[in-house]
Amino acid sequence: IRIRHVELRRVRLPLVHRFQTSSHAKRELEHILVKIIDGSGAVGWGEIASPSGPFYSAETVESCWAVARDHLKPLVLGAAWEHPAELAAVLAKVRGNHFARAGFDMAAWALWSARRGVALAAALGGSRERVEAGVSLGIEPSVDELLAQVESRVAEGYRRVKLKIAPGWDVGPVRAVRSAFPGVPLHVDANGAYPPDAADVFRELDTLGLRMIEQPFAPRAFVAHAALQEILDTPVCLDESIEDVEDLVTALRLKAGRILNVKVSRMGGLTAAVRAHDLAWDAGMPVWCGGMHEFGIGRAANVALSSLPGFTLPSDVSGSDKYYARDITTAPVVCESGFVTVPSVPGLGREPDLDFLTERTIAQV
Ligand code: OSB
Ligand code: MG
Repeated sequence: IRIRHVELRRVRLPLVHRFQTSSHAKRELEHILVKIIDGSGAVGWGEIASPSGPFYSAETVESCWAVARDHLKPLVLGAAWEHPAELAAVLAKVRGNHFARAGFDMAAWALWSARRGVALAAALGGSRERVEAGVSLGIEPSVDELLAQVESRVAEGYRRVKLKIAPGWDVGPVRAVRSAFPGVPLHVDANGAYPPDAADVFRELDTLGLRMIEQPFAPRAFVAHAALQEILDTPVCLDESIEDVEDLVTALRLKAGRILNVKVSRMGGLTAAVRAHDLAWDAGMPVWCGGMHEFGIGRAANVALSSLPGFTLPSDVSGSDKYYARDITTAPVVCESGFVTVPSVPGLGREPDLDFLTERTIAQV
């Protein structure tokens, strides 16, 4: 396969509900869509879902745009490959920049599975027909507003609720949600906001029957995560710490957590995400798919990935309507009774709505 044409578009969409984590808030997102076309005319779409600022990872929309345009696009146009993993190896000449690489790797998988006439999910090794959907709720201005959010998401059928926490917004709000919704599977995500000596907060959270505590400490604090996991019954889940398979090897060796959030963007694409899944599976570590508020293209990739056997916990793959009044795909991702259907048609299973995409495109190369 040789790619003859690469198109990059910066696309903006407003969120229906402001989202605040320990590190940043967002109301509007700007993601980069990647379209590749090969010599036979086959097309693949991918999405670079970086936040605008360097607060989740070091990447930004600007850095992704520059790296995609100046480095990844020429690599993709110069490569000949038979399988997406071969292209991923070429893209890996670029160090780091995982969000940017993920958009191209995703497009390659979409094109390759469409060409072979198989669904992306099956191409990745997935077999589930539907995946369990969880929902991720940001830090709200008040506990009452948080409770109202939880109530409506539980009523919509979501099978697990994740609450963002930060110093000053942790035990109190989580305890309030726990007592108002005693039967709802809950988990918390700190996005690395706590210093390594903050064990007291986590000891208290440990008594609240949470499914997991996600990324309490800074990304590279493997030893601190291992020390915390040793004193908690609640599983520690790693997100920001695991940028590649080597990080997962480190985490497993150090016992730095018991659960893995596999995030396509953070790992640099579907190729690496599947490898992380496979390694976790061999180690008996349950995984779930994290999200970055993806538009319909990236969301479709997350759904396909979540159909792999190791994804035994609900993923952050909510319906498009949780994020956007109108998504950029002709059909939005929908969550019904807490499940999202895995498409069985060849390829990604979602097409961009080109008129709406064009309306929302602010730059293109
Ligand atoms: O840690 O998973 C995270 C959003 C922005 C930055 C980091 C994270 C998140 C989410 C969103 O939790 C999950 C989703 O896409 O629904
Ligand atoms: Mg997280």
